[in-house]
Amino acid sequence: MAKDFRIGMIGYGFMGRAHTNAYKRVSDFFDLEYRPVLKAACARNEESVKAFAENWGYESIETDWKQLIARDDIDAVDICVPNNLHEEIATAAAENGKMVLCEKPLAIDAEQGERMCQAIEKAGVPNMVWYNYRRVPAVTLAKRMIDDGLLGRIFHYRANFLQDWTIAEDLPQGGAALWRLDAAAAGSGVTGDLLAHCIDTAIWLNGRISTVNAMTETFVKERMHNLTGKKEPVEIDDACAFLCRFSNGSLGLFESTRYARGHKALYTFEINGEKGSLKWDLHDLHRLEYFNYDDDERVRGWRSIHVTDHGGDHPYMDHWWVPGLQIGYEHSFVHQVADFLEGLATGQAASPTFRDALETQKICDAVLSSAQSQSWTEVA
Ligand code: SOE
Repeated sequence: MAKDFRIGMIGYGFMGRAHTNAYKRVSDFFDLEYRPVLKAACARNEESVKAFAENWGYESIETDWKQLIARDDIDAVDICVPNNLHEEIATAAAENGKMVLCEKPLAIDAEQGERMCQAIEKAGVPNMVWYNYRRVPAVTLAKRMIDDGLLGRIFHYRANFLQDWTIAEDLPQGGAALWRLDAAAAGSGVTGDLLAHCIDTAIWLNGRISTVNAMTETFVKERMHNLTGKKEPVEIDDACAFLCRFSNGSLGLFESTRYARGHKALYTFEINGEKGSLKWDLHDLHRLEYFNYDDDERVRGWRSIHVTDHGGDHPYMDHWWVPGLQIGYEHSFVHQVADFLEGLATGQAASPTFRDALETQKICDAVLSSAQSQSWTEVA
């Protein structure tokens, strides 16, 4: 009989739903020592949180997160609220002995992130940050191939995360739905929201980033603020591009924007090594493109690996349908929960922990600071 893993969910937006869906499905597909139990959902608006709890199957609700983290029938707190609230909740939850799963980015900046790491490490509670794209089977396969030396020495890493949803000048900022455009709530714009994903994957696949040189732009300078009812300056970065150097000697090139008309969530990366190259595209997430220089010259070319095979060849896929049938975005969250619960059973923490995610935060800080100073900046 599996042991209960009793969850207190804070927030019920897009990520609250993505994580809840993962908790609900994981035990059906993975044989684990722990089984998630949706104990309580928490948010300030009673009516909305009640509707969320009823719809998704939470046993109870709270309207004050302090009440939630004080409950002794909760083992883990999942933080799905705007970035500026992460620190206070994570720290208090850890001090109360709760495990903490926090939505990305870890914090507003690295200084805050460092305090969070110290609090969580002092409390000694298991913790994780939701950088879900690591658990897309094709991305995990890329990691295994690189670690096994299939690409040899790496020369280049490039990544993009392109969207187009903030082009309209009359789109307001702030409030429950649009806090990502409000610097006070989000900390930054595309750097913390989108490039953070690209950076997390990049350092996982290709190691430390040592220096960066960035530029940012805010195309719409003022937007109506949902909380003040007035036009306020827009203080987030709408777009950001940066060059970087990795500690292994390879060069990096990253770009993100919410002004790439026609692109909704185009996350792509490409890695070029001495022996071969890999590329991946979120819009076709079950495929990994691979070029192997060792192939017979007559057939040498890019091959498209449909990452759906069983027998352990393709990560996570043994748990799903039959070979050849693909999975999607939501499954990356299911895999992350599975790995977290597996880590609880084995004592091997699932990555990225708070400490791992702090590294991404430091790179985001260096990117923003470089854009301001218009110069190469060392990652702290
Ligand atoms: C923003 O639109 C967003 O939802 C991010 O917040 C997510 O982290 C990213 O995965 C998709 O885009």
